[in-house]
Amino acid sequence: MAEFDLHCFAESGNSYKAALMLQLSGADWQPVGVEFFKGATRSPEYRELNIMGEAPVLIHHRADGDFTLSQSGAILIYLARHFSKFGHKSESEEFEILRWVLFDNHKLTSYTATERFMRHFQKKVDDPAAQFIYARAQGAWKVLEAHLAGRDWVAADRPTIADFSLCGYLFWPEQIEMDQAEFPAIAAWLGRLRALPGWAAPEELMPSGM
Ligand SMILES: N[C@@H](CCC(=O)N[C@@H](CS)C(=O)NCC(=O)O)C(=O)O
Repeated sequence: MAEFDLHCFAESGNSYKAALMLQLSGADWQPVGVEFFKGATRSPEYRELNIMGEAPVLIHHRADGDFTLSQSGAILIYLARHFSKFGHKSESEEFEILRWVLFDNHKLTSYTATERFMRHFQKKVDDPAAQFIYARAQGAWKVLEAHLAGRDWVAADRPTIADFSLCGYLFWPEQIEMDQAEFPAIAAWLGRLRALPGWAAPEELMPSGM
């Protein structure tokens, strides 16, 4: 048995945030596939695992029993503490990281994941709601672009869990309809993430949820 199980699926950028952290930390972990597109997260069994009905869910098999956690931001903070990697080194870094993880969850990932789901997977390109959400996603990308101009990493002078949170959906520029020519600082930052030792794409780390 691996030390960590991650309930996840390859199309899930939220799952990818946790999978990437496990991968880059050299964790002993295994993905447990969630058949999301067949409705798995709505099943009573899944709601037993996570009442929120979402992936990812991390299970840490510890000497004192299994510890189960959902919410990619909470998982990232837990893993950074466990491995003493990709976390803060000062109080100001701690809150800078938290600030960007919260911004990611509220503004960047939530709109990006939803516009991708509606426009790419459901093909609702002309849907006014999808267009509104796409515009909101682009607004969040502009914030990240402005922040990354002139700096290598989001919250410190090295990669942290804030970077892993924000990048969750951004390695799919075609699917989210991001023209990276308009976001050169984001494109360069994604290149730096790709160059980290052990980096792997979502599809290499997790099974498809189709
Ligand atoms: N804020 C959550 C979002 C998780 C989330 O929305 N996961 C998606 C898959 S990427 C999901 O399971 N959605 C099911 C639903 O919303 O019903 C996190 O960061 O973990």
